[in-house]
Amino acid sequence: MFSIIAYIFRQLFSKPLKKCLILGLDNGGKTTTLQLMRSEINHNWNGEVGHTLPTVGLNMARFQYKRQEVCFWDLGGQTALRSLWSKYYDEAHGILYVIDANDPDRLTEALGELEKAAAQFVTPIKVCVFLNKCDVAADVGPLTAQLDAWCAQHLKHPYAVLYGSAMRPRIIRGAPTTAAELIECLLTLHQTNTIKSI
Ligand SMILES: Nc1nc2c(ncn2[C@@H]2O[C@H](COP(=O)(O)OP(=O)(O)O)[C@@H](O)[C@H]2O)c(=O)[nH]1
Ligand SMILES: [Mg+2]
Repeated sequence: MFSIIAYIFRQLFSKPLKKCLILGLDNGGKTTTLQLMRSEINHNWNGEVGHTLPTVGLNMARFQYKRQEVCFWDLGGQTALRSLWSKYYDEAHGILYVIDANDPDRLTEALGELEKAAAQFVTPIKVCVFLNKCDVAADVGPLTAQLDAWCAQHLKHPYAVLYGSAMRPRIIRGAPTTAAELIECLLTLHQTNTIKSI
């Protein structure tokens, strides 16, 4: 009986589910970022962050974050799979766009795909650009600034540029990085032009 009342109460007062996509080129660290979220938010998860296989199809994870249900879809980033991204835009609240800081040769390609995606958004989707693998990349300051300038010029959506490492989050400048900060960013982003390390 109590569980039925609790269920009805939850249905009446819970906030609507927010769906977020994790996009970016293959090998950037999308699945690892989802694993980081699983390990830090969903304490029942007992996998290991950083052990991934190329994503074909999608990985999905649902979290309760500050009384807000959030569902993440991690989509495949290989060239042949990118045309599938647009099928999810209509329902998406936000996009976590993962860029590999250690692969500058593919930066133009990564930004080109983000520009293509943003041109297809019909709703005011929030965009968090996450510069990942900062644990192994050389000085990421200029790259972060470059990304921010690019976003200011090309995105008409609320955006933030974040940098860090999904695999070794706490290594960046000793800051206590949490997946919660990534989620928080997607949920609270209203204004453009925020640069944060996570
Ligand atoms: N050094 C380092 N490697 C990472 C990081 N994030 C992901 N990787 C590695 O990069 C490779 C691709 O990661 P994956 O999450 O599968 O990329 P995806 O194709 O975008 O989903 C894997 O070998 C990961 O272990 C990171 O922050 N730092
Ligand atoms: Mg993947």
